[in-house]
Amino acid sequence: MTRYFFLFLLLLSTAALADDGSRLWLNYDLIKDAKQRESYAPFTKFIAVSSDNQTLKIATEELQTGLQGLLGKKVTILKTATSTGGILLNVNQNAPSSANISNEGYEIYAEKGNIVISSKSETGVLYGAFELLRAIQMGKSLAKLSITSSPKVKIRMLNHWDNANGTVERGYAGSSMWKWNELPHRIDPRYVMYARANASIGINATSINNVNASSRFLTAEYLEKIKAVADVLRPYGIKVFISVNFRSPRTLGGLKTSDPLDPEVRKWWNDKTKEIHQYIPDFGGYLVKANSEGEPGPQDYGRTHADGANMLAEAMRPFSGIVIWRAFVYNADPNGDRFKEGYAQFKPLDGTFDPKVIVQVKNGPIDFMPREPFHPMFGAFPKTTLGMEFQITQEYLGQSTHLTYLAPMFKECLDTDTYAKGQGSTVAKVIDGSLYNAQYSLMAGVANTGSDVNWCGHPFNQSNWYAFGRLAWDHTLSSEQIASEWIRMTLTQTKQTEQKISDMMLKSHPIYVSYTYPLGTSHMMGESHHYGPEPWLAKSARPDWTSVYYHRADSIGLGFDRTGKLSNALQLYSPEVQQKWGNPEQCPLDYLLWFHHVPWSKKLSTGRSLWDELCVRYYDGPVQVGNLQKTWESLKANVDPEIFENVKGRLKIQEKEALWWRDACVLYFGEYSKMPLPKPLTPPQRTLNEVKKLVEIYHLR
Ligand code: BDP
Repeated sequence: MTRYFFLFLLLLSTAALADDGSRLWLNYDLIKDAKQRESYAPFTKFIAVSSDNQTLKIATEELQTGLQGLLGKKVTILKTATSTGGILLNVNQNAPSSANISNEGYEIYAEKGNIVISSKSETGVLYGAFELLRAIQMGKSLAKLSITSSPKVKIRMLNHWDNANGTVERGYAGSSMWKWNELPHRIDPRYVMYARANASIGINATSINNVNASSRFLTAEYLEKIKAVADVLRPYGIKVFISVNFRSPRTLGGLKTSDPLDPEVRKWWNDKTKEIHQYIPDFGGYLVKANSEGEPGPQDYGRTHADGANMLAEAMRPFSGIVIWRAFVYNADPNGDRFKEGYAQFKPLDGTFDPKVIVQVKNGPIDFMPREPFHPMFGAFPKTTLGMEFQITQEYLGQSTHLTYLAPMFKECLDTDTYAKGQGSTVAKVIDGSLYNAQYSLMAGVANTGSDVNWCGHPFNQSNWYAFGRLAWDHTLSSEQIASEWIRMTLTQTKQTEQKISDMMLKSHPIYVSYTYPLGTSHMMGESHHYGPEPWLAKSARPDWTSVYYHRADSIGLGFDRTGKLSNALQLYSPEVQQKWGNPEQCPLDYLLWFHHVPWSKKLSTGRSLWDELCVRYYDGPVQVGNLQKTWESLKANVDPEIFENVKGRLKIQEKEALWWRDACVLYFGEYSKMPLPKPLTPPQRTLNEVKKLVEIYHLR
């Protein structure tokens, strides 16, 4: 009797802790509404696929698993449809809308009592299968289904900053998901889960190692390991890229130099590229961080970025792969403006890059700050293919403890008008290739995946991986729609709960910005770990790694003057953009201190002085986090208990740390403004020195 009782208790407790998050948005939990389940029954009698192709097999199995989970019934797989009422998978060059869809695109439509998923490629069918499962989870009716979709961007890529020793640069979800010590002999089942998750949102490329690259990844030993990964990812439509160290000809090849114009160096890269293709015939290409933050590059030999990139492009010429060259470069000039440096170094090279080169540009000119104006290179390089680099991992955005949904931030950048070719020349049109008719197009996101059981640390961080993929596929999707899809597939099927969670997500980025970087401030985080506030940081290995370099607080005011009076970085933008941001009276408050040094007492459009507005925002942030907590608490009975507790704990940390940011910034800037807090705000209950000590504690952790 007691034995059974304990067994019962055990079952009860495992049932209560049901969701560890490992299934991501592919949990396919049973649709609770029986009526809805029944409505899908007439179209889910079987799945028909005539070919044995591996990708189609994966699509079929995904549909089978998905439908079994969602509808609670086994769906049979047939070679050919024997009756109506099934899902037909077709690879078809002449499908009805084939003129309008690209090779990876798909159509899903109801026809003669069946649902047809059709594409010109097997991968397109796989994407269509995921879309159908999504449509079912979103409660769409199948009877008149008609979806046509093609990716807007060709290369939709994750950049892993994973190292050979298992650590992850700026990773906040455990250690690396790649088990280099086990590869190629053991294939961790998570590689397959990773491939499914990526395919489900259309990601088709991955660079597997840190841009601060070790040459080790080009050794035969590692190529064998990478091949094993590539073999797993290939049937899911994902190509593998490698980040390379520019000095590899010397360190690995034993040459005297790595000068890109040296014939022996060029031969070394040609041979190495051929060798890689023996392991990975469809190798995606190279990703290169050169002459940036101490990494080697062509400038070490008096050559340009184009010389370096074009050398690698030449090595890649016999193959389909490409070269992705990062524009994240800046010099340590105390009197300069880091904002301008990528532009300055690359602008003279516009038009000199090989067509196989994509220059990958971070969304903003500094470094993945929680809010940055778009990078001035977008729209200013008509003769170079520019790709977008977003950061999914939340280096400056609360890492894995602050709830920050990033789709609105990604979209803010993509939707901004560069005016490069007149009104409507958005950043999105630059990077999807439509503005300049580019052959290639790229959107890359620095991955937030790790060995944590739920992949991303904070359960909500999964939504940023999801959102990145969805936007790379279609940047016109709204943040609301993406949030709603993710919530439905991951957390709840109940409309009301979904709406509350969506509301939390959509508010989360503005909340984060309000207690960290209001009004266009930036780069005031703790040194090296990039967590917590350190606005007083004035000394570092480089001036542009301090905080004072950016906020420029003095007795007069706050902010970096980037008008003609000082750095004139504004001049890098088109006249229309300059007009919008160049006048402090008209500049949107969200960008104000990016471009203007504003007096503390200056009255803003809100009717408050700069100082008062700053304080109001810093104080509002933690209050809003409190509201997030209340909303979450109200959902206790409606979400999985394990996820509930996990998020609840992290929201508590977030609240504590929002207060930390608030107190640090208000106390520190108060020493410059010398103004009292506006009523009814009450001063922090600790001194600036006490707050400064918190950073030391963090360092010790
Ligand atoms: C910065 C990170 C650093 C990266 C660098 C990069 O702090 O770890 O190596 O970006 O993008 O944000 O290369």
